[in-house]
Amino acid sequence: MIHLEQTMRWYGPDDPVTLTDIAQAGARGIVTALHHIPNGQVWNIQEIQNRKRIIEKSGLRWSVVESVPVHEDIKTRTGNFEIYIKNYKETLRNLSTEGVNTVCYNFMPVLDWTRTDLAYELVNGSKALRFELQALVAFDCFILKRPNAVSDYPEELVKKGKAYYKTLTSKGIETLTNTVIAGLPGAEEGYSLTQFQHVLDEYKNIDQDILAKNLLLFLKEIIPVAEQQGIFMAIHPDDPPFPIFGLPRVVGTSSDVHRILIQNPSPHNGITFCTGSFGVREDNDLPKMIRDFGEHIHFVHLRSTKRDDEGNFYEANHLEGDVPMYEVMKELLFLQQKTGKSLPMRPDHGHQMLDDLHKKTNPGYTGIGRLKGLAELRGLEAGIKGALNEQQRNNL
Ligand code: DNO
Repeated sequence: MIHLEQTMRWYGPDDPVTLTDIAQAGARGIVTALHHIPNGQVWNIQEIQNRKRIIEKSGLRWSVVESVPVHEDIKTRTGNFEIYIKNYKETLRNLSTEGVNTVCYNFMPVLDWTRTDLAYELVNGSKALRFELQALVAFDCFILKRPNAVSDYPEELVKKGKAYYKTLTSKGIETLTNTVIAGLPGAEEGYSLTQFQHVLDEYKNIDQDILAKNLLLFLKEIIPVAEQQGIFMAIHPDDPPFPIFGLPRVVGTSSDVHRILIQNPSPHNGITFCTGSFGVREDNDLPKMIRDFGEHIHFVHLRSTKRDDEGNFYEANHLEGDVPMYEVMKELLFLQQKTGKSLPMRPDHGHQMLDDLHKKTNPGYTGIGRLKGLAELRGLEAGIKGALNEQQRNNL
């Protein structure tokens, strides 16, 4: 039976978690990006080669790019979007020349992933990332004071947001603001309050349908290049998978993915199957999604979230929370058997625990927390494989 390719994300030479740490955690593949190159610019061959060389010196392989960021102008189809699309194609060609052929990206307007608390303390003293709706409402309505924000939420929630806001000290306001808009790792863009409102305004006339169309038009240009170059494009779902700040969201549900794949059915048009993001929605049936999207899954993020009834969630242990990880793993193994292709998988996020608690690491991207996640997932995979092999033998 084919193994998942175990990978970990590495933020480059400045990442406090080193390539050696990652190798010792047992991963063989690296997921990284050239974060120092501004959004929209071409990644030239030299830069790609340099990064590749560093990775390979540690006995690892550059398995996936996460992400080649999509410039805001492409999402809004304004300004210099044509140039940025041309540059994007050029970057894909250069990556392919260097043999890096799985590319993760997202189409979330303005913000990449969003949380309201980066140090949510669990009972055992480790820390997790959390999204709390009332904190987001507090930020939106009472710190940012986005025009008409209040009308986007039920009255009761606005009341809760206000109460929450009132408990915040000025330091608390600053922390919440930075958590939401200063840019989480990999987000590439960070904003001040004024800049943030300004970029939100750029979406005034862009609704779900327009954003979905802009994604379609982007793919229409990019996928033929990916096909020629042997690149597998893997769109990452919206995180969280529902609209925030009045912005449209088009990659949060199973039907969103269906739409994207039907519009452009090329096998090179695929997804990053992120169980943590999709799993926040109860209506996303994760094992079924793996069966349905099959060969369009090019990259896997395994992580679990625990939601409550009020739209909040935190990141649970990898094998706990709401994600049925056993079923997910089983479907992934079946999928690989069917396609004959090993899928790159990374343990997504990890708790801040043990020595991580005394270190400054990228939120969610601790060394030990992710090592724990990877070890658990690897064990789950081995256990399922063993059981399936035994079943096959018994059936002979
Ligand atoms: C967060 C990540 C995202 C992801 C991008 C993909 O931890 O999953 O930042 O890398 O959305 O483009």
